[in-house]
Amino acid sequence: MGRVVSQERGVIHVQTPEGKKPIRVSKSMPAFSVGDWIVLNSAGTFVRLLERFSLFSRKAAGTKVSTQLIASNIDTVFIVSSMNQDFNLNRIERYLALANEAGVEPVIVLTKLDTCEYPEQYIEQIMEMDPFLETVAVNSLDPDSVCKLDGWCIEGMTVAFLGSSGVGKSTLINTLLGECVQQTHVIREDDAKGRHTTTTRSIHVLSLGGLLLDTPGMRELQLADCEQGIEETFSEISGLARQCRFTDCQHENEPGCAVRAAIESGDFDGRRLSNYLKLMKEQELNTATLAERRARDREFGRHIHAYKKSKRNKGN
Ligand SMILES: Nc1nc2c(ncn2[C@@H]2O[C@H](COP(=O)(O)OP(=O)(O)OP(=O)(O)O)[C@@H](O)[C@H]2O)c(=O)[nH]1
Ligand SMILES: [Mg+2]
Ligand SMILES: [Zn+2]
Repeated sequence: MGRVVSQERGVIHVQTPEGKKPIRVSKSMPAFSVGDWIVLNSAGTFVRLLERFSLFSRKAAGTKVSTQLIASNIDTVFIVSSMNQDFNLNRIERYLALANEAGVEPVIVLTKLDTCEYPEQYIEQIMEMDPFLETVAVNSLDPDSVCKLDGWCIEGMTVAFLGSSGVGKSTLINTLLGECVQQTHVIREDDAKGRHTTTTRSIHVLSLGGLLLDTPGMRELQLADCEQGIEETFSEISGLARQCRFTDCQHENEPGCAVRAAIESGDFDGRRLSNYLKLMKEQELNTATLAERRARDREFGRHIHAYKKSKRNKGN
């Protein structure tokens, strides 16, 4: 048994009890992802891939690769957001949709507790959005504060991070690792925007024995083929939508719309509905664009094929 800890062109690196082994990937093998568990025989050759219990993937355009595997077998994803003017529920919901689509348990980590005057206001907003979400507020620079995340970082657990630039992912990771392996960047105070500084790709062992999966692909996740993840994130809307008069109700002006009725009676926030509709539209658009591009590429391939064939026939 071993776990894929990094990947490069044509080679995967597999961590086994006997050390790290490179394995050349051949056409007969399945597509691999960082985080995969694989069975090797005593000679160290690939036998089979174990079923993944969670998977982050990215839809990519092109004829050959339609899905790019980013990270697998992650138990928990920390959705990191700072408690300052950068805090944004819509963005958190977008990350939740990605986590739900991947089948990974999300935990909301609110950072910069040390510089925040009223952390309760942020925590309350999350609770109001979804009372069942695990939410933890920390000062990422302080190990005594970050230890609130210990339960998810023990041996046998694999964690990953999602969050926009400057929120403190690398800082948190450094604290959890107990050593400085990631470069953090000084944030520009004025607009709370940081810069992209994370370039490493691999699995790290946390000080408590858990594993941290940190690949650049996690940054590039987009909403495409993500309908289920969105439905799950906005389960109260999907639940109500089943009671709408029309099965294809857009919850705009249709008569007998249960979703609008609930908003009007103050049962839930109109912001939720507009973000739900926005994310749905975005994922549909992305999915369609990719499908179109793939079709175009296939069409182009057919032209090339026909051209080559005609050349060959002429040559005869
Ligand atoms: N005071 C305080 N500063 C923090 C905290 N978390 C992060 N910072 C600071 O915020 C800045 C950005 O943190 P990073 O850890 O580099 O952010 P990141 O999420 O890794 O950003 P990218 O790599 O660009 O995606 C750094 O200057 C950190 O020291 C916190 O909890 N409290
Ligand atoms: Mg970083
Ligand atoms: Zn409706």
